[in-house]
Amino acid sequence: MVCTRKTKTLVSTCVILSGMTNIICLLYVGWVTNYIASVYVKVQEPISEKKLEEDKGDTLRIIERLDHLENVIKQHIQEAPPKLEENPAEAFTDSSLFAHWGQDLSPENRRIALKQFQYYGYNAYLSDRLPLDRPLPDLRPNGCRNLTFPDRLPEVSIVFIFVNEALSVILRSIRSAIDRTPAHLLKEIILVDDNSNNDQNLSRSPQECCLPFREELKEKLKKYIDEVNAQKPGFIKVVRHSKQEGLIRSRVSGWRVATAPVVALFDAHVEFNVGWAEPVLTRIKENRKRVISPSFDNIKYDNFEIEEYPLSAQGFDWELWCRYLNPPKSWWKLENATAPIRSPALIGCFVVDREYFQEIGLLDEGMEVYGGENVELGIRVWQCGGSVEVLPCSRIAHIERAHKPYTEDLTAHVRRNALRVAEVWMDEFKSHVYMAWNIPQEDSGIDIGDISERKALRKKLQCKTFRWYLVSVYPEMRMYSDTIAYGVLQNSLKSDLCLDQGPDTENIPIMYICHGMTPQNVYYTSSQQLHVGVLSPTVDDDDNRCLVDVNSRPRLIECNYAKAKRMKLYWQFTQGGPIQNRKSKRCLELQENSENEFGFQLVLQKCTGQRWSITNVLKSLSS
Ligand SMILES: [Mn+2]
Repeated sequence: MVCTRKTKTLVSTCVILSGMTNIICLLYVGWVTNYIASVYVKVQEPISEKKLEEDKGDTLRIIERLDHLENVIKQHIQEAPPKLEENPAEAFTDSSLFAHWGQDLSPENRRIALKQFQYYGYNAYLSDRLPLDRPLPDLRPNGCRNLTFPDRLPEVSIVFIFVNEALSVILRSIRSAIDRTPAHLLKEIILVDDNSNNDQNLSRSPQECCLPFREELKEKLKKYIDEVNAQKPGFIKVVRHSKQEGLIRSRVSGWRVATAPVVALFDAHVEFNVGWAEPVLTRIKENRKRVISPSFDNIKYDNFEIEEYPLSAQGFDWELWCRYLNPPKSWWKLENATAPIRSPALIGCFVVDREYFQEIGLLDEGMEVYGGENVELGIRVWQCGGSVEVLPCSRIAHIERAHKPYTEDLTAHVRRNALRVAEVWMDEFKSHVYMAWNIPQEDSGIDIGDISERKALRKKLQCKTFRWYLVSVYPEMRMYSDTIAYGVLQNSLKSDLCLDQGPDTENIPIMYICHGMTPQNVYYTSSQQLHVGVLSPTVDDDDNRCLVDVNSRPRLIECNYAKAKRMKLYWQFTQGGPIQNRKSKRCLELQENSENEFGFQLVLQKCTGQRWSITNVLKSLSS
């Protein structure tokens, strides 16, 4: 459960491509880094400058968050799960684990700490040496401490799901839940072990570090549970999957054995902060159709320090990766930092009325492994008459791992799950999900499984349309309904090259070996604009880039800026035909150039009849 889409895409893409096209990966890495830098710090452009003036606070927050994201990306690049045969000794000193921690360790202990880090994605070595009941800074905003709550609140069952988690991290999750939830409100704790240490995971774990793992998680955990249950019979329950089901079905497994009227579904690498439960239970008691997320802070995976995160709503982009959002304007207007924040979706951990969760259809158990279920739940709850909110006064610290214990190719699972959401819930906007993933809407070749039950559920609950949801709940989401073609753009002269946004710093599009990743996404609109690169998901970002004829050279300029400045950004294009600027009449063409890496460069010139084609045509674009 991490809300950093770029990171995940990046890692999985690089894993898929490893060995084959490292250059592309590097280009992509460069692109991601540049993308972040250019989007959020492009103060040199007039539009952005004005925006900065208007909205300094928000922008600073975004930059801070992006600084963090950038670090995460750098660390991911270094810390992608190692294969057994590799695992070079050099990683030893290079590892991000030691950037802020562990300088004083002996070489032998550094080696052990590194192996555990590579296995778990966080510093289990350090975790084992921290107290289970360590204090946390109280990060609740002003006003939270003065709130009063009803005397009688519903009890809660807390579910922790895990796979290959360090014992001390699980125990600290449990301990913080017990210590910081009023005893009369915490009915039970449920642990769901999603078949930790199965063969698949063993194959990529350095064995010497983690063979005791099975023993640890089974025997020592059992001992701890027995001790607790001796005091309070049946207080901790354990569910073990005999095969790995993924986090989606794990959460549902936990829900099934819960008996309290409210169920809290969490990862097992969290620490609950003081007073987290009362605000949540109060809101659910008032209205059982509210699904609630606490506010998240970060536990740094290297030194386990707590990092305060700004208050956020939880949304998603058109690939359905989750992302943190600025709280809506209506919330800022209240000038009350304790007020609930309306949220379009959830990042994955949430608290819900146990029976209501069943009434609205739990999670989509037809989804696999990871991703999308949190977005689906948010959309479904809203469209079917409930609501989702984040509470500033309820805070949970959560470890954002350096890498995930689940399968390496997360992207394929997220994409499949996203298409299920699109097909069941998004009506005509499902096209946006296909466009974002850059796959055809018909015959995509991706088996999304049976969705008839989910469609029946939508009908039974008489849910509203996705358009209603976008307008009423997620107005920050950008619509791209004017797109009439999308995909990669290829020239018949050299069809293994694709139009590519090129090095971001220069705004100069290039021709590059086709890899089909986001730098090569092209969107052609009914108003004849050609967008190049990933489309911004929300109105908070102003970074869509359009192909423009600038003094007879092809350039990429922010679309609204180009439009406002009346630049030459409109292109006539039909499938298999030329791409011709409406104003200058020049054509986008390839020109041989031996100095260029691939032998061709992009030019604007008098049309010579070169032909272009784009992968997917939606409507009214025929040759
Ligand atoms: Mn997590």
